[in-house]
Amino acid sequence: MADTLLCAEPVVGEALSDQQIAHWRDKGFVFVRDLLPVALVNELAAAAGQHYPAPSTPAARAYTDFGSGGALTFPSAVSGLNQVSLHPNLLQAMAALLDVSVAALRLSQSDLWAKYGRESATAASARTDNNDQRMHVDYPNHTLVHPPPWQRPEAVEMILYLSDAVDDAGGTAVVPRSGPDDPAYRWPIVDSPGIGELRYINSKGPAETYFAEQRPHLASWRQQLYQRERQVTYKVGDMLLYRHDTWHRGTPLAPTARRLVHNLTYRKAGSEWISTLHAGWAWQAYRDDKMLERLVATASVEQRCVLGFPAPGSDYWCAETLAAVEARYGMFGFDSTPYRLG
Ligand SMILES: O=C(O)CCC(=O)C(=O)O
Ligand SMILES: [Fe+2]
Repeated sequence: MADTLLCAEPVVGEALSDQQIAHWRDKGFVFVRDLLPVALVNELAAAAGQHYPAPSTPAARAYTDFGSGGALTFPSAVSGLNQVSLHPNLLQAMAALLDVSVAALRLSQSDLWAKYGRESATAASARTDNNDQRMHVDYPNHTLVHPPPWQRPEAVEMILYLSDAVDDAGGTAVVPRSGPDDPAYRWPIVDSPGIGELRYINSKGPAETYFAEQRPHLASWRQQLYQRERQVTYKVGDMLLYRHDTWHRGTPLAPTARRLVHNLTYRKAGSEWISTLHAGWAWQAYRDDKMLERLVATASVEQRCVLGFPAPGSDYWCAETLAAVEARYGMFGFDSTPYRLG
């Protein structure tokens, strides 16, 4: 395994280099660090560490599936989670990868969760068990359609690691794409448990046994995906940027480890077939702390766009809506000037 491990490459000057952008576009991923301020990452890692049970405790054993179950999603009472989701450096990087403006991005996933190592690989329910994942692509439960041809990506997915790897284990494994004729990326991308009529099985062993029964002629084709996988070894603040059509999987952690990660996805504004994976942002209104209202009022125009708030120049804006939106948010610092100029 050691010779296949990938380490994060530094980002210089808070922006992805042309080479890093090209790596994401050609290979389907780039693994970087230093894009976000260290203090913000550490603040979020500490808050997440408080939220999730310590490893090797009975409470930790309940965590055998993906995600926070809504407990730590955007917008959150954990302000670091919101700040990371809308951080200008991050938005700029996403826009560069998709070759659009920041205002043309939409946030569609922001979920911070914990994965725990365990002594035995055997799972309570092999079907959904997340310990040693089958090789997969993420599009089936993110979009209603299929990603477009490779040169027209519509979304960037990201895993921000908020723990250091223990014994180099537990990093996400990816299959780097090697050009337009790469057999691993044969078109369409449908040869995986969960797609079409194939049942969804998360865990590698049972998933591949099932796949080999259903598609015996493709079983060895799937094995080559595992043979070609490269696994990241991660430190706090490292981030894996990948795509809905990148082959990848989660791998088992060291038995006593707890891995905290923040998964985010940004899509192009026009790609409405990509679902937002959480309750609507507005669903967090009405809280006594007015967290959502303050967030909207103090965000930049670009950050608001990423949440779907009408841009300057939108048909939405007229004298009446300007006055009404000010009446809702003005006391929290909302300034309607940019929308008047549009
Ligand atoms: O946990 C990981 O490293 C990857 C998770 C993943 O790919 C997924 O659940 O879709
Ligand atoms: Fe995935």
